[in-house]
Amino acid sequence: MSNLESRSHLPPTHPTTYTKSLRDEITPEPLYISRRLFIAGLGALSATAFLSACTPFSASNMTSQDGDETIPGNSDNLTNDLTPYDDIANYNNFYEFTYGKEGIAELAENFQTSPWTVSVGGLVDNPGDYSIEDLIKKYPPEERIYRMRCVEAWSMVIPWTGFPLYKLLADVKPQPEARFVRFESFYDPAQMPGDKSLPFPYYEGLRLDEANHDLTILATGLYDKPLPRQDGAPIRLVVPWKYGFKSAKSIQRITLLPDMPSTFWSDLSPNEYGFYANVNPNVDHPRWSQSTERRIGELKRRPTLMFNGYDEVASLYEGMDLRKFF
Ligand SMILES: Nc1nc2c(c(=O)[nH]1)N[C@H]1C(S)=C(S)[C@@H](COP(=O)(O)O)O[C@H]1N2
Ligand SMILES: [Mo]
Repeated sequence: MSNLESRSHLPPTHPTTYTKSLRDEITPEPLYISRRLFIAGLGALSATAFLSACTPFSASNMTSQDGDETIPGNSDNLTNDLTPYDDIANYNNFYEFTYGKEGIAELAENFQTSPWTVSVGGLVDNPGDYSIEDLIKKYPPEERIYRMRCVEAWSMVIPWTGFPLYKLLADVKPQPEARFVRFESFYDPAQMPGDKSLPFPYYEGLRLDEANHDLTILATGLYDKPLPRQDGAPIRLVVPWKYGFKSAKSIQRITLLPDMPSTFWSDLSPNEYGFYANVNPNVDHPRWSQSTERRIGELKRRPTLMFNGYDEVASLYEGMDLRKFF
């Protein structure tokens, strides 16, 4: 079994998975050679050099470096340095465009992200439609540097600009019965060439108190630039203590609800993805361990931290069995 398949969000029953794993039985020659060169040249290469050496190859090659083996090297001093802009903007998950992780920038080049309206409604006293310009004016962008941990066991450190979601929620005035928030991404098959059999638009959810936590933001930029399309322009959710798939991109609708909504991934593969999806090194994905991760740009795997290191959220889950409430 290839590492690509063991690390894909897609459930093993998904038809695309079979196609891919068949293809991956054969390691493409250029990759094989580049790996040998790479391992031989380790001492001389910085982690960044390694990553850029990798970019000409396909996403599957990239991911297959994510194996559990710790590659011996000189990058023992794991840091929390910012992930370079080019890596954040060229290694993505955005299934509306493709299953691959690279080249999404090109596929999304003509994705129309302006004008854009976010509709906030459901159990609120003050529903509203907000343009991106309204939101940026009302809620001045703050910089938030967060770790991002994908459920596939890779991670980044991203300097977002955005605003805490609680500010917007306070303005729409949730009613007392509102206990959950549902997020819906934009979807237009004419602009998004990904697999049309997936149940788009992408949808996610948070408990209202999670949504109101100061760490939860709506991001409109990174590295002080407008959000690249492939990262979820013009506005996306960022919930840094949860696996990356909770952070829905290109959000168009926010709805306050009385009951827990289902989510894109928990509907596709309920045994693998839960509603809470808090980063937890002690709860393995059914197909791989979650105890370590590979920071994009580094070689050595690092331990994954409970709540991705954001311990301040622990009180939100007091009394809950975090193994059960995945
Ligand atoms: N609409 C939408 N949002 C999405 C996804 C997606 O496929 N579609 N992928 C999720 C996953 S699995 C991850 S890890 C992050 C990746 O964000 P990035 O590409 O900006 O790093 O976006 C999340 N949000
Ligand atoms: Mo992910």
